[in-house]
Amino acid sequence: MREVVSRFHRDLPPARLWCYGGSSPGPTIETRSGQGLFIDWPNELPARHFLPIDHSLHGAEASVPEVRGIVHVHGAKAPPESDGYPEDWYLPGKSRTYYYPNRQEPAALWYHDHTMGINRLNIYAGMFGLFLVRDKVEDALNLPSGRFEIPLAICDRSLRQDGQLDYPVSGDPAHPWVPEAFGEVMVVNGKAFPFLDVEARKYRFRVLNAANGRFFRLSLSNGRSFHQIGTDQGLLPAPVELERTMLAPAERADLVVDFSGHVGEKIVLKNDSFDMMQFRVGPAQSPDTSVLPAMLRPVPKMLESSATKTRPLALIERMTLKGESMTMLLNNTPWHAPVTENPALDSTEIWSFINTTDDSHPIHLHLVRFQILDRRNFETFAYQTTGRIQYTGPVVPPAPEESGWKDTVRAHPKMITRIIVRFEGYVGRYVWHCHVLEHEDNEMMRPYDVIPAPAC
Ligand SMILES: [Cu+2]
Repeated sequence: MREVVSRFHRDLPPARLWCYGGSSPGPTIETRSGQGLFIDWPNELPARHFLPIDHSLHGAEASVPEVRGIVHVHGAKAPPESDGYPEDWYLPGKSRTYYYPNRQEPAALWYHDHTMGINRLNIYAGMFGLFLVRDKVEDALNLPSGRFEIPLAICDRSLRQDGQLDYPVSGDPAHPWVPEAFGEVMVVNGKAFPFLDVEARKYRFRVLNAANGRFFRLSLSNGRSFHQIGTDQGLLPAPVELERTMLAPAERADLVVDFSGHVGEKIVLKNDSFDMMQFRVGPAQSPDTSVLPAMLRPVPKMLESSATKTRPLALIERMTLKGESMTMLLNNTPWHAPVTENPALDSTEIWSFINTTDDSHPIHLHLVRFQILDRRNFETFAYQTTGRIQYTGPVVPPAPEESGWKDTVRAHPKMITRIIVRFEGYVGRYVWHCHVLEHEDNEMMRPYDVIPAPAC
């Protein structure tokens, strides 16, 4: 973890960034399924933070050192002592050696800061990178690879005239926290509105939404379709042909885009009406021998009957008398309250996110992968006043492109979103949280415990 300077654009002055290694995004870590690795994560950040800390937030009090770091590999099935618990932060001059067993299927994971109370600032400063897991089964599919497989870490940032990062504040110096931070500059792999020279052939793009709060709805400017072949935790059973795909913060999409037949064209990757980046299509230098297979990898459907427990978990927003957002809560419970979610190792549970708020919240559980069961509209006023659930719409199954293994799910406003999850791997303390980083830093995060399986 260190400070660097880097230009978002050739026409802008260098900006101060915090990152892993020497760039933001940090180096893409390539791993093989079943091959564990150790990573040292020395904190070499400077003594002062350069973004506005809110000392009224839990865990970021004025008594706590302002520069702290702790890394979490998002989507990793890692033991608790290597998972990056938010309160386990350490100071400049210190380091941690973490162990990642990688006993999990191939997927595009990502590493990022997870420090209590300042996570949104550290990630906004640039502290994230990709962490790819591969295996023989995936290799055998002959997907586009090598220089035809490209990670795209997308986010939005606000930049000042001098090219420096600007993080929004509320206007109240005692409580600078804002409920959402959106930027007007679209940034892909650390560059504002970049272009990429591509050949007229198939490419595989490992897309990560690394934004603090922006949801991206990606499409191509020529209206052509592409194929989504994977989601957060790996390959889908079969490619899904799409004209657009949605990514909430922390979600990933594995896309195959075919540029053949488009030599000479400039195709823009769009987020609705915003431009993200441009592909400049040139002739293929060699025949495209890669394949878009009809079938990718089986995703056995988890049955509701395998769950031994259903946890109703309300997502709540608390407002001031003036109607401004104060905080958002999971299960109406702040971070420091005792653990309430304590699944047994190797048990299967259904978690039912009852979203009473007007926002979509991307909910992430550490350690595990899960499947989305369904979403359904409900009467929020009746729920908030009586606790009773009255459905007001039909059961909505997950879209085909989210019907694989997930680690982050969009809990839509005024809907109940249900996931099914098996708690495999390790006993110990983890966290689950909203991945809108402003929400996460202001109480929308809870510890949970995987407890030993009961003796038979
Ligand atoms: Cu949220």
